[in-house]
Amino acid sequence: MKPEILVASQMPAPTMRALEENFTLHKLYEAEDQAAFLAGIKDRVRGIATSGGKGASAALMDAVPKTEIIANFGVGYDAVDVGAAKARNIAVTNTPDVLTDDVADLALALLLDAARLVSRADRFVRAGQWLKGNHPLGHAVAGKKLGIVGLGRIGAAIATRAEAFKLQVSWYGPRPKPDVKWPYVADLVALARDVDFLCVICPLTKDTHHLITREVIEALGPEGTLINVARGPVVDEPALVEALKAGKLGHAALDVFEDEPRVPEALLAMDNVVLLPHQGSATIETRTAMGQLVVDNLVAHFAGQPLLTRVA
Ligand code: 8YV
Repeated sequence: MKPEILVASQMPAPTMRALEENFTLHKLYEAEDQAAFLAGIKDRVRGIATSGGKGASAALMDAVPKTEIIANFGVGYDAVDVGAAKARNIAVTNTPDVLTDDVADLALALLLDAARLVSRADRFVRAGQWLKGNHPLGHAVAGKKLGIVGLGRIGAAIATRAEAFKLQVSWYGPRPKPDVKWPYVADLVALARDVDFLCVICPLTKDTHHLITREVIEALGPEGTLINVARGPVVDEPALVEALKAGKLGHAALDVFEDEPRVPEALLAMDNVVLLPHQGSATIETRTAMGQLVVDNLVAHFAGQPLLTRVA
């Protein structure tokens, strides 16, 4: 008998195939009446596969109370109520490492786009404007300063890449770390004031919610660029929009938003912002590897083996 799993959101095709081979699946995302669907499988579900977008609330855990494990498709597990899982003795896993390079690449792509106006220039060519004149100039990247908010695995991968582009790197986090070669700045506002680019790549927690305040944004200033490849709510989005409108911030390059997939209307009309639909890990290779890690954690759990990437 295969263990029964609730699949809260659709996963890549190879992941779905591997899940199907190992488990009996109940696809919540296909259910029209989710409450009735959950009631029907209440006592059979022993695991949940979910994603960064859908997560797992305490209510979902209570709807399928025999759950032993929640496997999150994504390194960020802010949408899983880990406290509720712990209280119910449910293990939680995520997908670290396999997406580090792709997210770091995308952070640099956003930085380069904001500085060199890649997306904007693309729109310019498509609109036939090149026939009427030249595109405005961008800014050089080499020799500029990059501040990184959160120097975990992905933050360090961003720093390494940034150095290859001749950027001077410093960083902010809750505490300095031994063996990190890039200078630590304990004051986030001071870091923002000092750098040209500020890249946010910390987890979303109660401590980092709106960590990027109006004050930080204004310290970055009219020549500064804010890059966010972490989670939307780490940035005070209304303050960001206001600062951009008022010319108090130069550029923003955003992969994530406070209320995804809704993007503030005001940003859509601005030429000094780059907007992506949460693409950090969005490659075939990485999404496949993330999915495999979801499957491997679930398989390990039901085989009574140690979990590969347990959180908390
Ligand atoms: C995913 C992510 O897009 O890993 C994360 O934390 O944000 C992304 O890799 C997301 O989890 C998929 O829902």
